[in-house]
Amino acid sequence: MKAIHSPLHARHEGGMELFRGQLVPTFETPERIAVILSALEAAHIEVTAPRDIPESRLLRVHDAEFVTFLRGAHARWQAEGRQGNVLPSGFPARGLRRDRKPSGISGALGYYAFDASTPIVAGTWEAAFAAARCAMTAAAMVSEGEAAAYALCRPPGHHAGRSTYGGYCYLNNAALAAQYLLDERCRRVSVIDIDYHHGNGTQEIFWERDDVQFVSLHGTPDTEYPWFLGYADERGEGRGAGHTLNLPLPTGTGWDGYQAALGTALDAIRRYAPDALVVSLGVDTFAGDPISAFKLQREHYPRIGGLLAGLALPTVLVQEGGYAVAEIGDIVVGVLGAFAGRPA
Ligand code: Q9C
Ligand code: ZN
Repeated sequence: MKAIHSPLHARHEGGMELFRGQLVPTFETPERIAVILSALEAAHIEVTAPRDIPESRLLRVHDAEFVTFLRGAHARWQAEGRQGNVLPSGFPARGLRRDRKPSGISGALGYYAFDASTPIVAGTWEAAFAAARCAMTAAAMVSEGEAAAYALCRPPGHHAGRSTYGGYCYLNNAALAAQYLLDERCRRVSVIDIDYHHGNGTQEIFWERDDVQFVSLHGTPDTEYPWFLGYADERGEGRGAGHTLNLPLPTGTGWDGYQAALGTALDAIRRYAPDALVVSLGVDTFAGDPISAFKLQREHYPRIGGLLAGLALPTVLVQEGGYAVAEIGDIVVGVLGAFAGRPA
């Protein structure tokens, strides 16, 4: 299996997030990717650059005005004479209008963002576009016959919707990979999201679609981010009815509970019988993760890789979250190595 990586991810750095009442450096850092990269190299997994896939391909998933906004938001903030962090401070909640897009930068940020944990710095757009290209390149390689490919995306993507960003995510890398597979040669694609947090963006993008199945295991939104999506009663609508499956799990879930839910997810994917699989590979399910509350240990990640490989589908694995920086490399390589049939 090849890995796809761009050094442009490092342009997205230095941002602060509002976390439990304080402005702190984001948990989502460039070091995460440096650690994964060295683990890939140590495991002799070949790392290649993304292709120059045109920006127009983003519009298969994202709204054009949203893409224009992301590209220009940092410059607009500066042009309006602002200092400090490009973060929203107000949102169109119940009772407020969401049909008007304010022309000022503060209102525009609140219109497109859904949290204050996702800063836009000078290099955010370049990094996000490069990550999207990594995911679409992995999809292209799998469409061309590779059994699997791993996109080392940063920033992550699964919280980003058609025209919304948040949760450290700007462009939805996994959704772009799934759509790319459909546009090339697949008729049906399953997305399995194993990040600790519900993939609200991916769910929204494919909510009314019958050519993409979305299956997610995550900490219950009753207490866990993103709080407002990811409950078991969300099943899809219209043509998409029954093609979304949410398996929210209690905080403190360890391997036994996790394995059972993963079995349910894999059974649902087998029933859907897709032509290919996209894995939103967050590893913030690890017991040592600083912002999450599952209890998986290192040795469980090769088991996850083996179970995913058991589906025997052409597969694009897309990096999402995972914030235990010291362990993140071994954990990711644990999944990938077992997926590719190598002993852990
Ligand atoms: N008290 C991903 O893993 N902050 N995003 C949560 C919880 C945002 C996570 C605060 C977490 C976003 C891709
Ligand atoms: Zn996460």
